[in-house]
Amino acid sequence: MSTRTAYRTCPLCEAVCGLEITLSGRDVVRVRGDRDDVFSRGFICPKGATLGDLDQDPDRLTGPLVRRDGVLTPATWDEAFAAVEAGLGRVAAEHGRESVALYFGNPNAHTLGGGLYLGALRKAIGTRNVYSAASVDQLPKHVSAGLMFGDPTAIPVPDLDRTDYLLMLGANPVESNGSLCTAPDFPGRLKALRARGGRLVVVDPRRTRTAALADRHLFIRPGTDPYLLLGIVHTLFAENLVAALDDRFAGVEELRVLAKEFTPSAMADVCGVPAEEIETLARELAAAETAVVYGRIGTSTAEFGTLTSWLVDVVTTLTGNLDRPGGGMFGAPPHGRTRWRKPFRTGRWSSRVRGLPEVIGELPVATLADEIRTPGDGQVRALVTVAGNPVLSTPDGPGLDAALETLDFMVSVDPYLNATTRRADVILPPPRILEAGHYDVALLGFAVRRVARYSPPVLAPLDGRPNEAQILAKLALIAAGQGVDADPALLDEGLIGAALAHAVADPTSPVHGRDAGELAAELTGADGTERRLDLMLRLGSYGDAFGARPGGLSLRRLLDAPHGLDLGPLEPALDALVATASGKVELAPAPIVADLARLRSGAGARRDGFVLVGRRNLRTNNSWSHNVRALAGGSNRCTLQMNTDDAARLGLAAGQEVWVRSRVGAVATVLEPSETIMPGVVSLPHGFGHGLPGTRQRVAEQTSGVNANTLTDPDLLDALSGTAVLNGIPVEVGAN
Ligand SMILES: Nc1nc2c(c(=O)[nH]1)N[C@H]1C(S)=C(S)[C@@H](COP(=O)(O)OP(=O)(O)OC[C@H]3O[C@@H](n4cnc5c(=O)[nH]c(N)nc54)[C@H](O)[C@@H]3O)O[C@H]1N2
Ligand SMILES: Nc1nc2c(c(=O)[nH]1)N[C@H]1C(S)=C(S)[C@@H](COP(=O)(O)OP(=O)(O)OC[C@H]3O[C@@H](n4cnc5c(=O)[nH]c(N)nc54)[C@H](O)[C@@H]3O)O[C@H]1N2
Ligand code: SF4
Ligand SMILES: [Mo]
Repeated sequence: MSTRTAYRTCPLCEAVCGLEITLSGRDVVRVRGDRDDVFSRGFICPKGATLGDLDQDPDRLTGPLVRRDGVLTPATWDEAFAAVEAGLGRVAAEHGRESVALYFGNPNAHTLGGGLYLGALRKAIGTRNVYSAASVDQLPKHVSAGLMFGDPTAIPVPDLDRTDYLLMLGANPVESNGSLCTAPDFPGRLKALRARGGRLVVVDPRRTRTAALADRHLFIRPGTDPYLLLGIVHTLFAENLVAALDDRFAGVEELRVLAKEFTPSAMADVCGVPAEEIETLARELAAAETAVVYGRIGTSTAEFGTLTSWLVDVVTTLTGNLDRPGGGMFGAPPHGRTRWRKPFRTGRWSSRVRGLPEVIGELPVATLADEIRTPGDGQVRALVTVAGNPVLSTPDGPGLDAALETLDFMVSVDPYLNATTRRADVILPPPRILEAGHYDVALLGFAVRRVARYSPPVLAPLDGRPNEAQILAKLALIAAGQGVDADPALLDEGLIGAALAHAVADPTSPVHGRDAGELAAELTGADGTERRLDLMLRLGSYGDAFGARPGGLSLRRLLDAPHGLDLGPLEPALDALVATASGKVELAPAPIVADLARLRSGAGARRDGFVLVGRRNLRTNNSWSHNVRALAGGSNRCTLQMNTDDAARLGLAAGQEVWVRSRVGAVATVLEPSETIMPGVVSLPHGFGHGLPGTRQRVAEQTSGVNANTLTDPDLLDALSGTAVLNGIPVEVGAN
């Protein structure tokens, strides 16, 4: 059979590589990096190269499942949507809307459905019980950005391609390919940084593959990054290295006073980085032509996640590197950035059981099980999960698993029958990856260049099954009481109409005063989702504004550019973006300054025994890539890494079975002594622990490995953001 080639963005990680996919009929026969892609220029990793295996995995569900007499049974789409209407309707009628909870998982950041329909779903369900993977990930960064810049989405991105000095903490982009910094071929960009004479310093309790690329690697005790960064801030002030900051910045004097007590020698004691190193880092950051600090998951899902996220941007700012080329810059999504209008604050409501504050409209997923288990008014009785696997990805996963079993109703939008979805009453699987269009609504705003790229569906869906966007639209319509027969396009047209009505009435809009109906008629696209995307692109900062800016972006222009459009490097954007009450960048926001008390009180608490951290492997993607045979094995194993000297001291040998115990649970796993991990620290990857009864992932089931979140503790949270502490868990280790 003849073959054809399609170009498409990889939906698996934040690097958004352009792929060249060769198909024979509906079969993927080869995937390569697209050499003509304007952003990734041919880069690809093993996950992208096996996208065909994932897409055609025989364990992917091809139609809905509905629980009948206790058993998940194949059903038609009509039957499945009717079961959702009945199930959600019953719970909401009996217990109120608050009794329905939502959990949105990570792949929502990589699908058009997740990008464009979760808002409507949430609104239609009308509950405050909203949870997501953000509270086991980047939520601290949203809080620090909200408090500093007034906009929780205004997260500075390291300008990788132009910086002279990069201080990286708690990230391993050679394996993860980067996060909150969308940069295909992150490893190549780091090599280029060094090749042009720049410097890379990596701070990590493990000597990672990224550390191996660096000029220097520094071990740090898990959870103590804010001490290191405060030592740097102290030195910057003490040695007069702080850059001249204009009146767009508030709080510099307050920082100077605050930092006094955090001397490098006191900080070295806590974090394990020598005082001279802390001082050297401060001097180097200040002396570099341009410099930037970048912190990721190891600093975020930690005891002081928000404080660390704040300090990362404080050091970038104090050294004069915020919002300038080579420093920390703000992304510029081609579909435009929605200006944050309300003054940012957290705690607009609180969780019922533990009283944990709301953050950007959600509650900490670490308390979802409490909300399900604890009787009373507002108890969660039903759950909707979209692209999430919280049983493997959130603290005390087994506890959550048991709680899910007690729900009155659960519906999951997910292609797999896995640890979480096996508890559902209805599973609605999205079709094959290649059957939906792709545009990175969430990620292009964190890209290191201004790029735009849309991939239309490569394959038509079989037998009229809905794509993910249509599934989510349908759920929203059902929750809004429109019934199972409502056409998903209704939702799109309603949203388009509302957005256009707003735009034509807005004096600052380039379409002010025009006729909304006429503009709607001009939109192109094969379906409502594409029409909405066209609208966003045309009204975005680079859009054609429906003819007002000829040559500007539109869906059609992106369709004509399958390798993407490069709009150039990032440009300063701070002035248009700051949305604090004062109109200035707040370098010492009150809630953060108050949390320093918690940090001071922790300073003496030196822990004996081991602390647990996580790790990622290039050939994994959280919990759901283990069903691809080509990616299993090799270094991709669920072992407990422990420093070689620690292992010798305990008389433990490589390959030996050991137990690991925390306050919450225990697992048995295999020991991997290693010189690359700091003494006193052990590491276990997350995402393993497949093969629970009732799941269907036949390859993953055969991989040995345990659920690392058996050990993580739902009571340990970063106070300001409610984010779970997944790195720095006290554990004991021993042999049977
Ligand atoms: N101990 C520990 N735990 C961690 C972490 C850690 O470092 N250590 N990391 C945390 C982080 S950063 C994250 S982001 C979370 C992730 O937490 P989750 O998002 O809850 O988990 P994932 O493993 O990403 O599971 C994704 C789910 O989406 C499904 N899926 C895949 N593609 C699609 C799609 O296109 N549509 C739909 N509807 N479903 C899809 C998969 O089958 C799977 O069920 O895990 C967190 N958990
Ligand atoms: N191959 C692959 N790529 C992925 C994923 C995947 O599962 N596999 N997941 C994706 C997701 S959801 C995300 S959020 C990103 C995450 O992307 P990264 O943040 O780059 O994630 P990791 O590779 O887990 O790197 C975190 C590092 O933090 C270190 N660390 C642990 N505790 C501490 C600490 O207290 N301080 C410091 N300084 N370091 C610490 C760990 O040793 C580890 O090397 O990756 C994404 N990309
Ligand atoms: S690095 Fe990420 S985006 Fe690129 S091919 Fe690999 S998984 Fe896909
Ligand atoms: Mo993540």
